[in-house]
Amino acid sequence: MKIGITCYPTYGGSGIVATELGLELAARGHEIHFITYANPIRLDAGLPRIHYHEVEVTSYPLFQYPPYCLALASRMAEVAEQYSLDLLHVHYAIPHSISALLAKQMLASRRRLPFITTLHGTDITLVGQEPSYFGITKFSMEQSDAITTVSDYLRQRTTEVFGISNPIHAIGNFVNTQLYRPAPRPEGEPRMIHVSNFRPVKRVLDCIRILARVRQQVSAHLLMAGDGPERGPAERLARELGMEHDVTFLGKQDHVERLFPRAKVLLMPSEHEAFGLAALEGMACGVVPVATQVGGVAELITAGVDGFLEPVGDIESQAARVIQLLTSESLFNRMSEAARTTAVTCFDTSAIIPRYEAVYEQVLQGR
Ligand code: GMT
Repeated sequence: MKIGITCYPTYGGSGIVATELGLELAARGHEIHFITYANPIRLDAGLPRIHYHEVEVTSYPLFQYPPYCLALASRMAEVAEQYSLDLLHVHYAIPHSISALLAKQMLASRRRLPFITTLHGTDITLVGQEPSYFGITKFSMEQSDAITTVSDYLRQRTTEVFGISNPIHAIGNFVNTQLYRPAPRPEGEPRMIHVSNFRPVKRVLDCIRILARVRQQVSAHLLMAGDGPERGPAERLARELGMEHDVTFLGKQDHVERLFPRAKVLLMPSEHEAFGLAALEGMACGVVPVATQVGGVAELITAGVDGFLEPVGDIESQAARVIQLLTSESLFNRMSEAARTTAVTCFDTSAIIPRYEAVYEQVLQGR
């Protein structure tokens, strides 16, 4: 198949899933065309069957807001026609599914161009519910030829909040478990890791507070990978608590598969999480997640078996789980193995990618 993929190309789970999906589909023989405003992260140039088409947004003094949505629609239609794309697959509803709908309509007199919308989380749980976006988000979903969500939780929320009757396919995030795998951990202080885009929804400051509580009982170091609005406040809090040497802020990282295996525990204290891709990637590397009981996370983590789920903002209980893992080698080994097993058996690319291919087939057959 010839597939056009659009996503936010910067750091964030939806862009990562879209990019990795494109790479995996290309490896399976499909021709993939990324249509985005910048080269997607984790996309190395020069791979077979992978093409990248930049969306250029021309400005004009009259435009207070350059119309990205329209520039994207035009580029989608142009690429679809030039490369005879079979379908478009857009990640994150706003505004990508509206652009896809426009592109479809632009070509309607000449050819069919179905589009699939994958909902990732805040496009439904936060942004899509803003009054200024609600109606158009609902409309774009109703017009999609297929909708997928990254968890069953998000599927239910979408139906409840938007009241749409279109069938929705819940397809979890995936990980390449050949690439993301355990490796010998370096000697010295045990490490915890947090990986995110440092937005308020991730409750990054909780990681610092958890570290402070853990260090009252056991020595530990925290690796903070990523960047975003909460990085400054997190660095400040670490300094205020006298822990600037106990936390390393690594900034944006392209190869987290090399970082995860250095840590024993992953902290994911999020306020919301439709799935929790960072936890899955960590689990594939044998890192045990201590996460919050929110959204679709329980579809990934079985509490007490391959990770822990605690209440949002409960620093004491999250720190207690970390302390348990860092003080009992047998508990850590058992849960680390279980985490890897979950990633391999339930969320490996080989299990998940065919589910997207099946949706594409259905859409192409006009079902
Ligand atoms: O925050 C978002 O909704 C956007 C998205 C992103 O780009 O970071 O994150 C979501 O998509 C990931 C990939 O499908 C999921 O694993 C994350 O759980 C989800 N984030 C949230 O729901 C907060």
